[in-house]
Amino acid sequence: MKIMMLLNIALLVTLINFGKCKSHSFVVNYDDNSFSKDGQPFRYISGSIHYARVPRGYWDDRLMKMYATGLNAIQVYVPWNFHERSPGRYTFEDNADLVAFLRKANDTGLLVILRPGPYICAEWDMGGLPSWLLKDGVIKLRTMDEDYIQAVDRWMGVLLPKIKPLLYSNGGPIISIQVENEYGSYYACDHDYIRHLKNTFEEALGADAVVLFTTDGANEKNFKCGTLQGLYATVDFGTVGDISSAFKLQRKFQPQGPLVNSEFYTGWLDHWGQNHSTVTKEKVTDFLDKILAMGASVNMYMFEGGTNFGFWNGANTVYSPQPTSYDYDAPLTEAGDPTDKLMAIRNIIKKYAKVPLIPVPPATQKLAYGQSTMTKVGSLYDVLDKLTPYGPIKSNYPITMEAMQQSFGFIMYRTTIAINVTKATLLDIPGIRDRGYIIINQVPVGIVVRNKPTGLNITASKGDILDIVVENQGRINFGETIADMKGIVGNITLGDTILEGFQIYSLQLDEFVPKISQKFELTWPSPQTQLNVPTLYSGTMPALPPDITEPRDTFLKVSGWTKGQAYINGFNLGRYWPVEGPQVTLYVPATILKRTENFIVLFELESAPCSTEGSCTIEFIDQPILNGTVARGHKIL
Ligand code: NDJ
Repeated sequence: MKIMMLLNIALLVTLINFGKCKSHSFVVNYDDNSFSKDGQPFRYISGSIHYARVPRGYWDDRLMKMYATGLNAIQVYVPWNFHERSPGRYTFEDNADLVAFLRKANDTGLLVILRPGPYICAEWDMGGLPSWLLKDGVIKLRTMDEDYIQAVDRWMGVLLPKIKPLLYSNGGPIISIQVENEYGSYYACDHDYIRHLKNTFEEALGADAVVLFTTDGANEKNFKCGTLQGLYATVDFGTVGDISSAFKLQRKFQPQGPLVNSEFYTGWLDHWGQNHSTVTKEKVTDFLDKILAMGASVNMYMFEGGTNFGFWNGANTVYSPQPTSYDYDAPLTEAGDPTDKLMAIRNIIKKYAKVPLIPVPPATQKLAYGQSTMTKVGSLYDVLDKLTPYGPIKSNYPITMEAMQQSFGFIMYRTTIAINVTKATLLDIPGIRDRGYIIINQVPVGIVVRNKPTGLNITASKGDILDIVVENQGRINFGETIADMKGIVGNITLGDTILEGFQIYSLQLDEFVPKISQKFELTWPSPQTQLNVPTLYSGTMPALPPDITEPRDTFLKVSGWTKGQAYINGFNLGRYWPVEGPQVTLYVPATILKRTENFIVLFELESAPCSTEGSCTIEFIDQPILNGTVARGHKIL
């Protein structure tokens, strides 16, 4: 009897151990060139979605649409600067609630490929690195630079413990984690840095607790710098070039294990002033079919692009900021609407994997709320004290936005002209970062733009007040110049004179807008010239029609306006620049709207259609315009 009991216990222990070593395991199977999940061969069909670019109220909606398409995983960037807004101060609430997002993915039946960087590129401000790293100027980002690594270690010390319980091996959805991002494309090529990150991840998460991998663009140099022994090397490529040669390159650096395209581009990024990028569904499905036929795992970048709300967009070089919309011509639109491209992708996936029997949820309902009349809140000068509650900083020479411990938005540099300038003399600001409005005695005289002529011929009298309002249009997120300081870097000259004696105003727009009260009067006519002092306008959205009880997504059309920042109910919707294009409308998610009154504020930098009564209007329509006419038209990239 006793022996039987002992045998049963031994059998039970064996079963449990067997079950344990096979349940919740996700590894690379080097023998059969596949992933292995719980002991079974596994291939992921994944799509990229960024929680920071989708309103939290819509996370479930987008994830369910991705699941219904037949994806079994999502790929998620963690933008460091979205969480550590200032050194040592973290936010993980609301739209920054990473853990909630990952749990929702798990609940939806989606695994997670996590990409915590610390650098992520992503057409996101400074590629996700926090701008306060630039406070003291010189720092060698994405290397073993002491200051950089100290900040990285502190951040990873906060982030990785949050991630550990969500690893697949611990019962969560995270099956793999990317170390850095396309590091091979970066000039520094500092293998010690990648090794440091690998060790940091392993120490915090447990050695072999998760598949750690790298991703690099399909060329030899990238792989030489971007890969490291002990990190699974993967490749990224879109619908150009040759799939086999890309995977052959991966094979060269990763002789065994699954073929993986970590970023299969389903569309492409935009820049202000360039035509909207699109990729046909035929190209996407043709390439996807071939990738899946080769047994490769694939992540579609982007599957849901979403929006660069606020000031979060990045830029490329030659300096070209990206617009507010991150639609990316992705299978799910910026507003989360399924497209023909999504349905075509779903049909391809069906050839290789089970697709859930549920239908893809439909587009959310949109509403054309109609026109709103705006009234003037006040010019920059009317509200300057409210925009700079702490007052200006005195500095003999201009200092950067980062040195002012400001990350985003607008900053004003003021000085008094010390000499009479009777004939047109060049005011030059070679370090303008990025767009500067030149104002003398509260009268705008012109605009200087980074990489364009950064000078302007002016006349002035001794004692005149020279103001330069500078917009930070987004930090470069790719290449060697991501240490992209803003405001004015260096000095300003007027003829041969270096200007001195500045007062520098850090304009707290995000903080002030919610405090603007509802009603301000506007006297008519309100003369508008080609270029006006930056001015705040406010209005209220038209009410819901009687037959509609809940707010709906809508699109703010600002035709007739020029360039500025839009807010609804204090939420920073992003930048508008319809005269530059291609984006003409801003996505307004229903999640920020109320059933009752919705309060709009525009910070118009240049010129508003508000010279006569009834002309000062904006409009809410029920579809986006992302491919409007563009000012320049040429492709920079
Ligand atoms: O990893 C990068 C990803 O975050 C790779 N990409 C993507 C473009 O959408 C995105 O930035 C590239 N970025 S190739 C560099 C663009 C240079 C024009």
